[in-house]
Amino acid sequence: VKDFGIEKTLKNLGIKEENKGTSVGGKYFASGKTIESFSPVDGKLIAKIKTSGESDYDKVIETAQKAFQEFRSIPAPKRGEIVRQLGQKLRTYKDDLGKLVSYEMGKSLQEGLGEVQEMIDICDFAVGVSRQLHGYTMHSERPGHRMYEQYHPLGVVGIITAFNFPVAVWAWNTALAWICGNVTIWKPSEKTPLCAIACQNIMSEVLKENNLAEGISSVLVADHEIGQKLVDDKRVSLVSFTGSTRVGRMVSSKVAERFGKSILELGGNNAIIISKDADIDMSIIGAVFGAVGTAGQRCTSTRRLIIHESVYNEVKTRLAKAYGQLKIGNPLDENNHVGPLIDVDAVNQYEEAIKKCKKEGGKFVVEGGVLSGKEYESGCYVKPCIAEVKNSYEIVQHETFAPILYLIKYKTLEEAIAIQNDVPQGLSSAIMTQNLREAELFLSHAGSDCGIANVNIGTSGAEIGGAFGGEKETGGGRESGSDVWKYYMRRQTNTINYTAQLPLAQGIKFDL
Ligand code: UN1
Repeated sequence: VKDFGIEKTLKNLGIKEENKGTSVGGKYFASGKTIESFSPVDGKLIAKIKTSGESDYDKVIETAQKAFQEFRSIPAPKRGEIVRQLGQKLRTYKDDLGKLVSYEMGKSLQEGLGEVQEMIDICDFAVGVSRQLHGYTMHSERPGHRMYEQYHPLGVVGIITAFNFPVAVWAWNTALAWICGNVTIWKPSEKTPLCAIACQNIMSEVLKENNLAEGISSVLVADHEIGQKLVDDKRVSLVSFTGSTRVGRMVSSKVAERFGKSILELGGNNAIIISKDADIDMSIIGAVFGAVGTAGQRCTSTRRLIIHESVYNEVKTRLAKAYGQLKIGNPLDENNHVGPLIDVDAVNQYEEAIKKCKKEGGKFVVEGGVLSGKEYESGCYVKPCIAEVKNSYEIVQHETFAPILYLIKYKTLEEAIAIQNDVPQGLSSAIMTQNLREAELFLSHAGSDCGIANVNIGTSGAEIGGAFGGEKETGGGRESGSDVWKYYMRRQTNTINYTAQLPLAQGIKFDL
């Protein structure tokens, strides 16, 4: 069996046989239990990790708070310089980190490298933004007065991420949080702790090289109880949470209860409308990549195809043919298109969803199934499948993190848009059409209700420059580009009187 140089990669990234999971800068806190990280690629134990316990938690927060006192007074462009250096380091480590993502999480090497590229891109973006934390100036209604608004850092930002983008989502959040003057505490998924440790090792190098406080960047490898503490902790000003709608609902209400801020990036149920005027060749590639990329475990994965009746059969036949050509296997082998699911639990949920779909009346055009035998020993490899369904099926309304693609037929574009919107989630959406009227209607107020709406590209693979996130049960948060930095700062309105009079606003008279 080829090992694809994984041993060397682990060494380069500072991953040992037994690791300490919680690190503040380069200082370790690890009084908790030991967890193990297994690769879904070959089922092998990659390494053990000593996690953080209750007693470590306060020390991590306190170190972060202390670092904040120092970090907030460094000018924003200089904080941008730190992020620039992180981007440079990520360029150096790109091959290794991409490979580790692929091996620990199971996505294809190409997608693992793409994820690291996304980290580099957000660093570059954040460097620019570090000189553009602009506020407005306004004209006061009072003579000799000036008004303006400015943005200040929040403090400690907690980042809770999912297994499916084990490095990029941290970078989206941290790069912006840091240029804004915050310090960050990252609680990664327990399914991909080594990716987090590798990132922290890289960031610790940057902090050391710049003689900066350790607590600017912390990673907290710990169980969900410690995650819960982070959510409930008043000392954590903002919690950025990526994960399921079920957990997101709890995070949202807990943080709101203490008047903290949250950014929620929850489930999607993304559809591509394939119109009668679509370029079918492009539509097939977009749909297949959207549905099977990352083995259907992106929150932007294409789950539904809403296809015009006049091209329905053609699309169905061509999809089945394309699925027949998919190579499923070790994601580090660049000949394969589809890697494993994250773990056996995910495989069970995939099988459960197929069962439910059949029970509700779904007709499978391409059958699914769990793969076994040589190359598939981990038990995490499944066949991407396609079913003809009704949008109203309970299972179709639900996000299953697996490569199951649902086909739905439509007659009019209004009907297609209604179907596309008729799910609880609102993350990403797309239309394939060469007809300007259709494209514009889809993008209009009467069109897609999602945070992301695309024309002639698929639902996944967003660039970092746009605000990323969605509506309804997706949680309403935005991460990454555009003016998202504002979420990481507190806004202050300042009014300055430079006269010897004290006129009151609204012309109110008050004499003593
Ligand atoms: C996610 O699945 O949590 O748009 C993020 C995309 C990627 C990010 C996905 N840039 O598919």
